[in-house]
Amino acid sequence: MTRITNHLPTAELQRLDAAHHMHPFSTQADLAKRGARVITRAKGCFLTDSEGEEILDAMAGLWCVNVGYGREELVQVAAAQMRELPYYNTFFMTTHVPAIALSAKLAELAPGDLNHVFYSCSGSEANDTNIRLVRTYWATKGQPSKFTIISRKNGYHGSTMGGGSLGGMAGIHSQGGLPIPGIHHIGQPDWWSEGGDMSPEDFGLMRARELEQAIDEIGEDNVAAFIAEPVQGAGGVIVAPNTYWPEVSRICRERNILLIADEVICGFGRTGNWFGSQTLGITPDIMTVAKGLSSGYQPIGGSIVSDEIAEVIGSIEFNHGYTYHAHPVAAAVALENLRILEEEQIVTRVREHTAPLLKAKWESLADHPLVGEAKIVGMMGSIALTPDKASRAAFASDPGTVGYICREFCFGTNLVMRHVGDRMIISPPLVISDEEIDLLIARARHALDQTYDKLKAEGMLKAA
Ligand code: PXG
Repeated sequence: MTRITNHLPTAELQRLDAAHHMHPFSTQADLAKRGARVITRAKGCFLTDSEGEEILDAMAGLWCVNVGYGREELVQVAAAQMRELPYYNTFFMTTHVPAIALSAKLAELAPGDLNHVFYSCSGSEANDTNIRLVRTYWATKGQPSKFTIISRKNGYHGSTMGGGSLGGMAGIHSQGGLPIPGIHHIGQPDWWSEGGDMSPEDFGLMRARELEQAIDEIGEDNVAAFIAEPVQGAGGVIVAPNTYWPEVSRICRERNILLIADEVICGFGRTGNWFGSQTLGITPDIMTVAKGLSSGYQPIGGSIVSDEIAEVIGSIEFNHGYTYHAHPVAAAVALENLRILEEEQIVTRVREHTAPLLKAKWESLADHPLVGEAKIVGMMGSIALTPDKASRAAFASDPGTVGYICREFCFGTNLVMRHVGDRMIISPPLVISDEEIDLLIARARHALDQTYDKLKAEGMLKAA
């Protein structure tokens, strides 16, 4: 084990961290007792911690490091851009070259007539922008009553006031006065947990038609947009039955509702195409992007909108914008990241080689006694843990208890695999090698075995 020496001892780092750094989505008191794992460097698909342990990062950070860690070209571009123009804005009739080049490139890559980009520093901010964009769009067209945005329970769209409100996470809504007015949540297309005796196809149709029912209840003249992730990521990699998206698309089209595809996770190759919308056959009016846009090397996000929306919004002054909109360093890094994805044919390789290989190996985990379904789209996969495969039963323990146990075993085996409730999820860098996929599966299986043994020993293999 190599000990990294250019920092304070781990215990001291952990003490200072717990004393002064407030962690996101964490119980700080628990963290202080245990000490956070200190990540010191990363290369390819591996992280190194302050004790010199090498950890396979099967989550690509937080679903974002699509080209892998340690890409020198991105470092060089950032340094060069900082020397040339470290900051300027595009408010008040100015612009700069990285903003222009990145916008033109995104217009080229985005499907259909999505040719215009409004920037942000994150997915949450981009979705906040979307709320204002779609409401302002309808108001400018003389239909200000088209205000309500429909989204889904267990969807994730960020954790700002707007993004957290669009999302359908009960834990987020329970703090700080969310959701804001004018957001309506419908059911998610999670057949495994909620489909009961229905076939996946019938269940998919039923959940899509909840959108139509909601539009009827609220009134077509009062609904601005529907927002959804092509594949729900943070909700547990929930892949809708194949009847779902065609029906949702029909409803949005026929009922004059804008469709926002939140591509923050699905974008930039994650599903085997540039955008998840292409994989799922969705034609959105707006796409939210972030994460893989820069492979996480710089904070940057945006809303990519259609010609029609850009034209309507372009006819008024849109009173909205962030200091770091199209930040030149972030934009330059994003552009270089897109060049890497394109020139190294990473998206094509995912579609034709890596994703099919990962799918075969991931689905082989379904023979494990703890695993119900194994689902995967491109490079995002989940397995549902269950005490009884046939009935798709949940565990008798509180939801998430078993997932947490499995996550802890993963941690111990130097694999970053997340849990969402009692589902285990992966989203590795798109550049993961065949050998690294084997390692991922071997470590995942080992963690599942350890989880099974523990549940058995403690009498926890019981259905709810
Ligand atoms: N939309 C989607 C679909 C996301 O997945 C956001 C918006 C918000 O992006 P920002 O950049 O504001 O975080 C996200 C973010 C997790 C996890 O644990 C997922 C996200 C963020 C943090 C943690 O799965 N997704």
